[in-house]
Amino acid sequence: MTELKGALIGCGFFAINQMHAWNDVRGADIVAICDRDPERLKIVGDQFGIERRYSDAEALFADGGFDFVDIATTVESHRFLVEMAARNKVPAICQKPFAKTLSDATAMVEACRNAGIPLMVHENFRWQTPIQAVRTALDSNAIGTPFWGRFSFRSAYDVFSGQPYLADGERFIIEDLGIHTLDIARYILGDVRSLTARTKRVNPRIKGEDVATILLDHESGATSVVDVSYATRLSREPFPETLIELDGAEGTIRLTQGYGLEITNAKGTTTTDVSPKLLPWASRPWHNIQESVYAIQQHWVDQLERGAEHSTSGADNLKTFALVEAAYDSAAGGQTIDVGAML
Ligand code: NAD
Ligand code: 89V
Repeated sequence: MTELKGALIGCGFFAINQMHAWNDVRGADIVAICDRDPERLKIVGDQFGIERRYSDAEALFADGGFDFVDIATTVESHRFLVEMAARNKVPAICQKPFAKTLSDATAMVEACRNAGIPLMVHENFRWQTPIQAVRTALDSNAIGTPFWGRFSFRSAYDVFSGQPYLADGERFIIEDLGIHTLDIARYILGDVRSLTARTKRVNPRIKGEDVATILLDHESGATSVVDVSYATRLSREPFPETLIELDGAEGTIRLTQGYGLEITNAKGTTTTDVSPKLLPWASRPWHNIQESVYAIQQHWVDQLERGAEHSTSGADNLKTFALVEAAYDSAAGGQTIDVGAML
């Protein structure tokens, strides 16, 4: 396999995971990094032994010498940097949230399509080992056709210490975390026709909503609930597990806290441990997310090699992003949103 050369822009909190994962990925190496903050540039450059360092993305692209760019900045710069990659005809990965608005995200997909470059959104949660295990169980027809689902992420974990910007935005849990949960719901039960949402802010020290309950009507006819909260104190903190309940015509699937997969059907009940691997550079409780970072980055390289579309391509992610925007619209106005009409 030829080794692809990559450049990473944004050397912040989460980029450390991405850099570790790039070390493990077969077929790609990071050869240059960029951050406008000199301190972050030095920390990441020194930690991962990267000599080519840039404080300005234009200068990085002008020097070139890489086959793809991995954009790990926060959302404000995503459109600007993805369009820069498109102008330079460099395939791009963009962190979630893809954009601030659906119209920005649509323009980014269009720019990359016109430039003829692949664009993948780093929407990694569907790549988590337990989520893949649920999908495999469904695909093996373990419960027949699913008619109902619940995708739940309820926690009181302090995400603000590592990511202080999460406390400052007008929007919080749907844009940052619910976006993953909505993507999982789409991945498991298919695209969504319409959506109704309610939100709340419980924590008085943050600006945005930290609780959301979202009802989805899937095109398949299934109904699901996506419920997310950072205001839920439990005896055993589940962060960062997504718990899943699926009812099908011939049985049920439960993804339970502690990474148990329980399947009940005419043959009885089986329980399997679907825990993620603790990669050598990973740490609990983040290891579930960290393993999925490795998985999505390996998928990026594998699909580039095959010339095939990525699971979370920019075009695919528009359908997840539309759910985020629809959820905020529904919560603000109280109405059900026709998601199909937004795309
Ligand atoms: P951060 O603020 O810690 O890091 C962002 C870095 O980007 C900073 O060092 C900043 O200086 C740099 N930057 C911003 N704009 C730039 C520009 N135009 N040019 C060069 N450098 C620039 O943020 P973070 O917590 O690492 O989050 C980054 C992204 O990752 C966010 O979009 C966040 O939602 C996402 N994230 C994803 C996951 C996941 O599981 N997929 C988890 C956590 C965070
Ligand atoms: O996965 C994420 O996007 C993170 C967190 C798990 C903290 O919400 O921002």
